[in-house]
Amino acid sequence: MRHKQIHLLGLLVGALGLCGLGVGLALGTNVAAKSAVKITPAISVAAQKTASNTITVARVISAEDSWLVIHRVVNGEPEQVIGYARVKKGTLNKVKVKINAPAKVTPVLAAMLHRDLGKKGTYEFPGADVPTISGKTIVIIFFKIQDPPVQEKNTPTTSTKPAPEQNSAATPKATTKDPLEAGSKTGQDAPAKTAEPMIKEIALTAKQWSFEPNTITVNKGAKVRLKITSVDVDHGFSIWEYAINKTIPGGKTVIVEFDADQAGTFSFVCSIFCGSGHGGMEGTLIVNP
Ligand SMILES: [Cu+2]
Repeated sequence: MRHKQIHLLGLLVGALGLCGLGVGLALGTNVAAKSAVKITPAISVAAQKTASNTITVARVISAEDSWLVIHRVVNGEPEQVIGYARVKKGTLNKVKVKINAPAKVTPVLAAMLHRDLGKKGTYEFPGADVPTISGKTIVIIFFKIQDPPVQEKNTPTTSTKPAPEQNSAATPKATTKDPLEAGSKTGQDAPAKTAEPMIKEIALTAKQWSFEPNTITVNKGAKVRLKITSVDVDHGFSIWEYAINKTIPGGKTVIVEFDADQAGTFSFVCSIFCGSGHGGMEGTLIVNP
């Protein structure tokens, strides 16, 4: 596998060399990548602790020199950038990203690939260095932080407002409501019920720009099986409190299973940019105590 990647990279470098002028253009590398061999950008990252203020991303595959960007996640949406690292094109393992704003770490973070389009080697986002699009979707992965900072929970309204300019153009929804507030309301102890867990199967349709039904209700303790069908383009399905983030490819059905072990009201959102109405593509999961 590793040898194959290196071989592909060699081909790509060769193609770039032949392109000559094209390399100098902002889009040159992208064009060359398409005409030579197709590298599908991807990120994989495991749940981890961030006590050392470093995120370790298990693997990054990029078709060009890029930025690996860590966003905090609020209401299932990637928001402010809290760290980034430059990644060379190709496959890199165990990429470390220093977190510049440790107090801003949220229980779920997102790792996203951004292009290096402006001044080479200078991180410019908000600005020229926009998120990398592969196919029709942003290259992004959500992951859990096992030791999020406590102060975030106790002081949800700090004087530092979430910087609106940090919001990617591709993620137009910029909710400033802190999900931890909602979380604490819904986190109260539920009266114990000793009903047998049962599988609750619910079919959902994802389309531009809604989920149908957009409210799903289950009982705490249920094993939930969602059958989500996208009837048009690629969508995502994310419930950050349950650390769920699945891609629903256009025209496909994907099964999402989870144990409804936390009572409360949770938002589910589309986590893949799917057009102008993406930011409003959401619904509600109610888990009755
Ligand atoms: Cu979407």
